[in-house]
Amino acid sequence: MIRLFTRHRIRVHQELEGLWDFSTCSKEGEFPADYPFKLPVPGCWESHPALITYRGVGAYRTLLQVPVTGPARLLFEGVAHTAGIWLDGRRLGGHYNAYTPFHIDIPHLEAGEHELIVFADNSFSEASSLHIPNDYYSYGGIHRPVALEHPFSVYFERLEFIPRLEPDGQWMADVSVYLNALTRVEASLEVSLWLDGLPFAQLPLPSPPLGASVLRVRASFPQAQPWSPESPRLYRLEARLLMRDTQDSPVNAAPVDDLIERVGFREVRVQERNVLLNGQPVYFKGFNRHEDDPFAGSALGIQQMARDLAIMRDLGSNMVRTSHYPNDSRFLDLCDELGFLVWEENHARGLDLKQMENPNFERQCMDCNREMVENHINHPSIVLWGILNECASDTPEGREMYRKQFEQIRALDASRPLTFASNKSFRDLCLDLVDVVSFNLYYGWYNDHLPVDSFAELRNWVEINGGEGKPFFVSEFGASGDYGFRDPYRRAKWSEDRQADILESVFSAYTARPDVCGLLVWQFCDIRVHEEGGWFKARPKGKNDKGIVDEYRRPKLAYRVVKDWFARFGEGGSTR
Ligand code: ADA
Repeated sequence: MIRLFTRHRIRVHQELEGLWDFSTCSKEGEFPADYPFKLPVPGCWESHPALITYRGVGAYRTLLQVPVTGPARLLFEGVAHTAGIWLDGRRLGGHYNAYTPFHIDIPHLEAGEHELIVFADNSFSEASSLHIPNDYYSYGGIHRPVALEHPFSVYFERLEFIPRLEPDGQWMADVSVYLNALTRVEASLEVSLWLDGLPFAQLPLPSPPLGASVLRVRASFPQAQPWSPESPRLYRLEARLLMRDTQDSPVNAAPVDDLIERVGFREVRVQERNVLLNGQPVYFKGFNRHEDDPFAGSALGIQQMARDLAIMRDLGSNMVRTSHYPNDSRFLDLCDELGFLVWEENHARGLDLKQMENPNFERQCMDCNREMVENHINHPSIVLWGILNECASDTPEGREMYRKQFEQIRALDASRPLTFASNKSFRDLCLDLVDVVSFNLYYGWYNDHLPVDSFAELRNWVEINGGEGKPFFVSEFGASGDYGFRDPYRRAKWSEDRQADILESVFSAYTARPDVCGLLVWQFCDIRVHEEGGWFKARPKGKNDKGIVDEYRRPKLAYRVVKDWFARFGEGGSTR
């Protein structure tokens, strides 16, 4: 299931979920003589016992049964981490980054059987600036859903819906319709737009130009109900492409393409030290979450995603940060439906200046940013865009890269505040670039400083170094706790007891401050990390075990601590 709602009623759409043939190979384009494995798609090859540590290239093969001759499109929600797409022995294209969707247009495909081979590569090299051995695992494979579509020769590429709350309390929306024309169509075309079954715009499209084009409309929706965590009201936005055989015969207008999105009416705005949702300040309580599961790797199914959200809800949270990459669109669909607020961020973790100077870094980040925003802009749950977690924001060269990327994202979507999570306390040079200041702080774990004093000092420094009067998030805080390791004296680091105590003390320090509007625990669940890059020395059992639940989602002692603090600062009462 590529999304959690129907996207087309007119366009023919086939999901390519199932068992595909699989073989390891030494490079893209080297076609295996045989395929010894059958692996599920979506899935990570590490889920197979023989491939649990395989790093390299793998070839996935399936046979497509194409029902109609004409244009086709292959949609990939995520291939980890570099993809090469081949159809009937010919290369169609490629893509870098496990965590962003991409598609490949095939202008003409004959009906019948075709062989599709997807080379996936999860190896580390200079060519990959963002996937490096890191404090989370870069799995391999087609880890998110794939679909094959058969659109009309003019079709909807995507829809963009930006809701606006007018000063008189009315909802408006700016809707952009992105089209692509593969061939010239002489007939008269028209785009009609519908919200929950009611038409709101008709846009004539007299012979669309070849290639990409865009139509824009601003519409008002006086009856719209807002989307909020308490009442996550969603609407079905539907675009239909109608073709008339003669100029004036509306009766004979035939629908030839369509695209359905799910949208919500909500406004996010920063006002002084607050982030306002539909005009009301929000206190953000939540978790950093990696897409990781001991059996599924990064290819979580919707049951596992929904389970994680249910646990987070039980803990009393209202936000999830997609550390440290764009998440599966289905997870965001669930957040939309369940009323979770999301900080979605681009893909980067802890890169120093030398790593940011990799010649591929800028392009790979810019592609990731564009694909993240274009694909996820309609999710009402996303209230913050983030970039470059813990990168070189303390150097002038690093600052320039942060500046450029914020500029790029603002140009793509001016409707959401921007942030990044810094660990460069007292040295950060980028706080003036953001709408929301965010710091990752590990008081009590990586150092024994008392949070109360050190935090006050940092907070004061932020005010005179670019962050004056801005909302402030503690975007990460936490401590390791090895599930089942108990210390009756509550002293041993790595014990569940010490983890719980550290969280207790930092929660009490942060929640006492009126100038903190977001607290995101590091992290939701224990995750697999790389042995390479020195991680095995700092990560017992090959895991980052700062989870509030372990990798099997079993609660640790800290569960109760987090739940109590989140409940105390829940609806109807906050620290402020
Ligand atoms: C950082 C980083 C996380 C994780 C964490 C930790 O703040 O952003 O990805 O590595 O530290 O566990 O130390």
